[in-house]
Formats: sequence, structure tokens, C-alpha cells
Amino acid sequence: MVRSKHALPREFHRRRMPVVVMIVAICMGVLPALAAEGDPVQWAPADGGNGHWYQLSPRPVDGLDDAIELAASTTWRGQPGYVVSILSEGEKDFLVSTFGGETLYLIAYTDRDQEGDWLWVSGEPSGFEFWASGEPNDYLDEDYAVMNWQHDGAPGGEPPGAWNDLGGWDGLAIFEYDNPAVSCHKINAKGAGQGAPPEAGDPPGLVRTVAQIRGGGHLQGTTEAAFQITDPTPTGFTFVGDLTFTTNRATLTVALDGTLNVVTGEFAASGTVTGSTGKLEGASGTLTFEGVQDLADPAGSFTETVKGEICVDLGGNGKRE
Ligand SMILES: [Ca+2]
Ligand SMILES: [Ca+2]
Ligand SMILES: [Ca+2]
Repeated sequence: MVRSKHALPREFHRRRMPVVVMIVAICMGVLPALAAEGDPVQWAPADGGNGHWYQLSPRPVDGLDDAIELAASTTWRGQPGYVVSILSEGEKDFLVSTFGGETLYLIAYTDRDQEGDWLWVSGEPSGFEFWASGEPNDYLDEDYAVMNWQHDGAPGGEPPGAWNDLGGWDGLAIFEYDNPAVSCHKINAKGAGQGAPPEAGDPPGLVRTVAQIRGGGHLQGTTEAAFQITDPTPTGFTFVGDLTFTTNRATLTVALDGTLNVVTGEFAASGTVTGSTGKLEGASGTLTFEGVQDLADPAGSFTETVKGEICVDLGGNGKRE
């Protein structure tokens, strides 16, 4: 029996939309915006979805095993990827609306272990199927499946998303990621700190601070910040810069924007999470800082409260040391 992934049978030829027609259609807004490369797209529970995330493989894959390996080496929000399983009409429709119904993509359905016994690589149960008419036909031994099959000559073509079995695959696959559990935590902490010495290369107007954070839960530890002072007036100035929490098991960086009153010493700043590592990797959230600096202290000592909310993917945490 000849098995060659490159010698695809006659069925491989399919109907293509002429490029000019496609460009015109896009310009006229006829075609929906399709996800391309980039971050995975979620089939949101609010839309009746399973919460899973989907994206195209970052490169063409050389057969199913290469796709499985490549998917497992990618992660999204701490979850390893796998080649897509299509378990329902809804999942099929979501994939077509997200990635289009024209281009062939490898899916993780195969009968290579037992001819005719089609199984999902993920081990999820077979049930829903969306074969194009006359498929799967095992033409010259075909054990791998693609979606978006469009028969030349089929009346009206196949519906978008229809599957066909092929002898192999050299092209893009769709990857799927389970949805990690996200847990959000209110922050209500206190901090005490002072100015910190400049570092080599600091530009004029850069102010550094360090502080210890107590009662911060996930953010218990220290902060280091570097703020650029802007818009000075007789009564105060604004500042912008990054503040990074360092805890036993994580870092969290917040891009802050604030003001300091040089008459009273009161300051306030707020910002969103822009970076994180360790146990807090993937965190999102917003924090506000309010406090007062002791203007009589040359060390620039201050006290503050830190409030806000930090949301973390527990799925990611569970997989990290
Ligand atoms: Ca799936
Ligand atoms: Ca087969
Ligand atoms: Ca076939």
C-alpha cells in the first residue's frame, strides 16, 4: 500500500475564490473579519461556547504527529495546546466563523490505529461528525482529517467546515486550549517606604522608591518603582512609571500614573498590570495607591494603602513550580 502525504488524490483540487473577488469582498465588508495569526480566540461561554481558545498553528505542520508535538509545545494562559477536536455543531460553527470556511486545516480526527474507527487524538468521545458527502472514503488509504473541504463539482460545494479524510497533511492546523480557571482577588494592603538611590543612566527627573507591603496577600513583599516627574507646579507634580512587586513566588508590574501634592505630601496613583512572573504569571488587574509622604524627612519616607483587584489563571499556576 502506498502512503505518501504529498501525493494527495484528485480530490485535493478544490474551488478557490479568485483573489480579486476576495479583495473586493473584503473591501466591501462582505467577508467577516477572520482571526489570523496572533493570540487565540475564545469560544466564550457568553456565546454558548465551551470557554476554550483556538488559533492557527504558527507554521505549516508536517503531518499529524508534527502538529501534536507543536501544539503541545505552545501554551496559552498556562494551558498546553492540542490539535483541535470538534465535538459539536456549535464548535464547528465557531471555527468556521473564526477561521473561515474556505481554507483547509488539519483537525485531530484519525483512523490510523484502526481503519474506519475515527477517534479524537485528545481522547474525547466521538459522536458529532461533519463529513463532506462521500467522505471519509479512505481513497488510496486516508487516515487524517481536514475541515473546509470543498468538492469541485459538488452541487453548490460542501457546506463550510465539512471534513474530508486525506492521506497526510502539509499545511496549517487549528490548535485548541482549555480554559484555565481564573481567580480574582481583592487587594487591600498597606505599605511603608522611602526614596531609593539613583542608578547609573537614570535620566534627570527620575525618582526611585522602595517599600514594604503588608497585608497584601498575593502581593505581600516589597515594591520598587521608578517614576518620571512631569508637569511640576508650585503645589505639586504628576508622575508616571512602573512599580514592581516582588513576593516570595512572583513579580507583578503595574504602570502607574499619579500626582503628588508638595504642600501636603499626599499622593495618589493608579494603573493596570503590565507584567508578571511566577505564581502571578498572566495576572491582570488594576491597583490604586494612596498615601502621604513625610515632607520633613530627607529620606522621603511615606506610607500608603494599596487597593484593587488582581485576577490570575489558576490553570497556569497549577502547572508551574
Ligand atoms: Ca474541542
Ligand atoms: Ca482511513
Ligand atoms: Ca477522502
